[in-house]
Amino acid sequence: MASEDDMEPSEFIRQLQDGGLFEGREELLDQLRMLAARGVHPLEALQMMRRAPPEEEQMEQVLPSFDIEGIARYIAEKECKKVVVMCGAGISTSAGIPDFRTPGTGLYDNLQRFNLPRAESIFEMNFFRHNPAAFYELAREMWPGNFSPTPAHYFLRLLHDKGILLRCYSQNIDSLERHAGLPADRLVAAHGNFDAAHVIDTEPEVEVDISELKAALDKGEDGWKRLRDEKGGLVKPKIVFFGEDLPDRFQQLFQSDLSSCDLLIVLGTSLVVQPFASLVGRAAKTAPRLLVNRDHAGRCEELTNGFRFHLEGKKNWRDAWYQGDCDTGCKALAEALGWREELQALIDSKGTAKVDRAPWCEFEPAQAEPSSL
Ligand code: CNA
Repeated sequence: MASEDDMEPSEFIRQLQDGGLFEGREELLDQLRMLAARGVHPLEALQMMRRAPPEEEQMEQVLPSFDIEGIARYIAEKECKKVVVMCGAGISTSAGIPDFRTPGTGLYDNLQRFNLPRAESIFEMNFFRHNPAAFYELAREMWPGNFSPTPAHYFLRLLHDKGILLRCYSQNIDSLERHAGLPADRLVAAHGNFDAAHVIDTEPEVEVDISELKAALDKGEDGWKRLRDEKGGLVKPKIVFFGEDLPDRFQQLFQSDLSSCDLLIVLGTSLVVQPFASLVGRAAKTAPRLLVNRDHAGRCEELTNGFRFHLEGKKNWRDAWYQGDCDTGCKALAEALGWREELQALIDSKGTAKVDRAPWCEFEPAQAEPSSL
């Protein structure tokens, strides 16, 4: 019998799962699978997790209360101007796009038709190289244009129009932030999107106009096979697969953005995909952090310097969790700030309504003009 070190990562994870060790903690298994796809053996990952996360230096309490009202008061009193937002699939579920991990409705529970060895395979390069049909089918279904922004997307736009959004880091590939009118320079599409395409395994990378890929996929298997033969390799939208590097723009901006932000808002993400999730722990130590999500995510036991909203007393000085839907949470925050009507106007007008800048940003030079796709 192979020792644990020699055991195939997938077999090792299967045995952990069969042993019931991770019952109720499926997100940990997901994390192990993802790390395994990146070449980290689950045993090594477990050893890393067992090490206690470094204790964070405790700070003075920065929030008047650890809830939406406390965050709103903080924004107004401190005159926040550098809000960073991190978001994930949860801001788009009300648009009709399933997330990955919600049991039952999430994509990972609904991929049986593709006959995958495991759900994540659909976003793995090696699997795509040999079985592109599954990803292509999914890409056709998720192609932007079929969906509209949600109130949470318009909330991002509201923060921008108010002049207080430094950056939005999105894991989503649906480009709905841009459809809500967020300018390109305010957005980091950390996992890429359908704006561009390339031939895989080419160095230097060969780019392909995304419309060529779309036209090929609309013709089905014949279409993508013809495109592959014509381009000398499979063409893939610039969506980041497991094991691929994040876009240069992410690498260039995240350090200075997170270390200088005055507030971090995290919307609709399970925070299990790295390195994206690590941004939570990189926010300035004195910056409050708000999570708006149905489930708790990214707590300090699971994520280095993660959220501490569940800890008693002085162990939490800056974190709040709104447990609920992104749309409701964003509306509640807009309401607490006195901006509810302007948010509603943006939603009703599909982003054409005029929004006043925050009083403390009135005389700041305007950021880039909002634009729609
Ligand atoms: P995930 O792991 O599926 O987690 C989603 C999280 O959001 C979970 O914690 C849910 O409980 C929560 N959630 C779902 N709906 C709501 C809601 N309406 N309000 C509040 N919370 C909600 O997805 P992540 O984004 O964390 O994972 C990262 C992956 C998902 C990225 O690589 C994306 O590319 C990928 N993804 C993107 C899309 C999209 O572009 N819309 C869709 C599905 C997956």
